[in-house]
Amino acid sequence: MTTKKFAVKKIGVIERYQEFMPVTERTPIISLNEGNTPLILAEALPKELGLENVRFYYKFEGLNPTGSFKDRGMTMAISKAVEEGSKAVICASTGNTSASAAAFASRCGLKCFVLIPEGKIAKGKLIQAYRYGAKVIIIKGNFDQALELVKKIGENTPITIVNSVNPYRLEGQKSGAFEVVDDLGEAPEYHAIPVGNAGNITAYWKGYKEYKKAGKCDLLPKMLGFQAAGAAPIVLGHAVEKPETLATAIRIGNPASWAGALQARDESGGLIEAVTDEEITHAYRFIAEREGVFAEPASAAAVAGVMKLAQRGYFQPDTRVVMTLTGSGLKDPDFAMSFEDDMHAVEPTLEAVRKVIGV
Ligand code: AN7
Repeated sequence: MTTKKFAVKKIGVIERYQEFMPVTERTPIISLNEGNTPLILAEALPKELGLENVRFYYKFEGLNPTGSFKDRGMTMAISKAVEEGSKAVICASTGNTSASAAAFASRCGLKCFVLIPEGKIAKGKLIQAYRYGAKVIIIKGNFDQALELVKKIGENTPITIVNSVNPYRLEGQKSGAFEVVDDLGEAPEYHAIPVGNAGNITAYWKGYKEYKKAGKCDLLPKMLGFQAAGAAPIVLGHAVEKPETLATAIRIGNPASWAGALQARDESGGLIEAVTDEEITHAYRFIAEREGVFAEPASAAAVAGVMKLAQRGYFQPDTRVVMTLTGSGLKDPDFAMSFEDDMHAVEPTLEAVRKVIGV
């Protein structure tokens, strides 16, 4: 019996896209088989928008190992931290970064510290940080304040920062763009994405450009970024001191990759706009109730933005629009259940059940 028969196929984003990643043979690859997420063709959306000559796709990042796109960057950041001999990592987070950092740190025995804003992180994400064994530090403040503290700790201690100010994060995250091109056989004409700390829009744009340079695609998409209206510093052109939105993942008032987002927008001929919490909620319910795709509220900001642009005739016919759905709907059970007021139990009788069904 040979061991080869049992060899596990390596499908994490570092192995898959090695030639585009800052790794050498000496880099220990810490992976949870992240990436390779589905690009799901929208069926209800083009009908709803009356745009049946445009193909819309959901890049569903909720199917990553910790339920968000953060795993793509975290495999890279944690692998480099281990390569460089680090013993501990730290991040500020609106939730998903902390869940991902905690998981990858647990996989390789690194200590992990996460700073999160009190009361403003979805329950699923908080549970993950604790269960993967991170030291959770709850801050009486918001994400921006937590990130400032993390940067200071990173400057003065040997603890490695794994927020997207760590450039390896974006290197890993650009793999999302590679996968879209691999699936479509070309870059889409438009790529819509929610914007919080602005790392992901920066990373996708970098990925598309690198792939084009390597001859993997001929087109580059227009990058369409969407912030929540109450947390829209890039749209307003100034930092927001007290950001507010029900999409807690993107409740960020002073994004670290601000310059990268502007570059993505301007080089691609795209735009960065705001969507209201009402628009986010509508899109969130639409994709779950009409498409069977359950993503978290921040992810729905991309869909809300696309709906808005479509209504003003923005999309050219015979084009493709990809929306990154950044995280799983299961992350935020409280928001998910906030629409249900009729949850009373009925008697376990045929009569009672028939009455509810109406048969
Ligand atoms: C689901 O976890 O910033 O613009 O600390 O979790 O790259 O920041 C999360 C961000 C979109 C915004 N969708 O991405 C964090 C954090 C979801 C997210 C974003 C986040 P960036």
